[in-house]
Amino acid sequence: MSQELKVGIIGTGVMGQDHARNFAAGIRGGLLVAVADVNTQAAQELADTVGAEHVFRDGGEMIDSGLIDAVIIAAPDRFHAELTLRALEKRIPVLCEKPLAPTAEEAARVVKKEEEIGEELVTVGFMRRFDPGYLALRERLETQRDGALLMSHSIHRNVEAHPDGSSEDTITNSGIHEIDIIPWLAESPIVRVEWRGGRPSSLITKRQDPQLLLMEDANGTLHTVEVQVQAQYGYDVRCELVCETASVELPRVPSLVEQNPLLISKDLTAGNDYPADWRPRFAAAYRAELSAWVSAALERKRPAGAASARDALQSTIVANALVESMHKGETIDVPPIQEVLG
Ligand code: ISE
Repeated sequence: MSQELKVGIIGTGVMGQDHARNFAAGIRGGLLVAVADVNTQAAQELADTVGAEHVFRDGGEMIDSGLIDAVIIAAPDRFHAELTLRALEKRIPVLCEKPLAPTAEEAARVVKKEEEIGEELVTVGFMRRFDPGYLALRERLETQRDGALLMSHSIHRNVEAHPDGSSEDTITNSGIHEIDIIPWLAESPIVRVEWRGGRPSSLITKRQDPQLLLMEDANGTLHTVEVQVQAQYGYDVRCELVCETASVELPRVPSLVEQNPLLISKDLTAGNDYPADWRPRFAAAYRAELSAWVSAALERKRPAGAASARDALQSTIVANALVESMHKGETIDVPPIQEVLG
């Protein structure tokens, strides 16, 4: 591998564009050389904007082309596992957007393939693990100065739902962030889950919105997660850890503090600005994730602290259990990862 990592991006949607722009702004050790999308016009436009040399219609062909040292997969979720397996065939490092796959079966195939190869080639883009806010929460818990973690409450609201999304996608595409980050914070796997719908918003008919995910970890700690995809007012991610002697929570919009440090109370309202989606909220996390991935991929490693294929399989297993709870209306015990891997 050359000293500069030649990267290709598959997918020119929101995340493909975001990663490409981050490269264009400068990621030490990495160079974006190719873009792939079935919509070749979109691929060409993005490549022109960020100065990438090659354009492909087919992401698999780009992986096989020999022109790239590593690949970022930002195609729709249902293609993630297949493309990751293709990159593993070529033995090139992958940064796959979350989820690794919507189903545990597909994610398990990736874990097995990577373990068969015996190299840390897969990183899954759970970028919250690089967010200064979530890192501070974890560090605070590690100090144990607030006593044991008793409960956590998370809120994850999007302005507008993806038009093709289903109720199940709310879990596997949006709630998956909390499904990953909560056991990472609590340092304890999720063992039992329950899904509730409740009164649906009249603003969205295609999926149940909002949804309440209740997760119990191996210590018996309960974690509530409200996920809403059509919240209208702003992109809002919150997390509160209820410990024995303190409540510790994320500031409302930490990454906007520089732009908008004031919480203004005026005209009978109090408030701050909200971003319209996750890019400004997690901009620092995405850049840190990309930089860490490029440096680690040059060494054919996964960055310290990033989600592995196994971590991503674990979150998909929990997501699938929540979908099962949605379908059956019951509490579901989460199967152990070994059982799924067979
Ligand atoms: C999107 O794919 C993301 O990953 C965002 O972080 C999340 O907030 C959103 O709900 C997802 O659709």
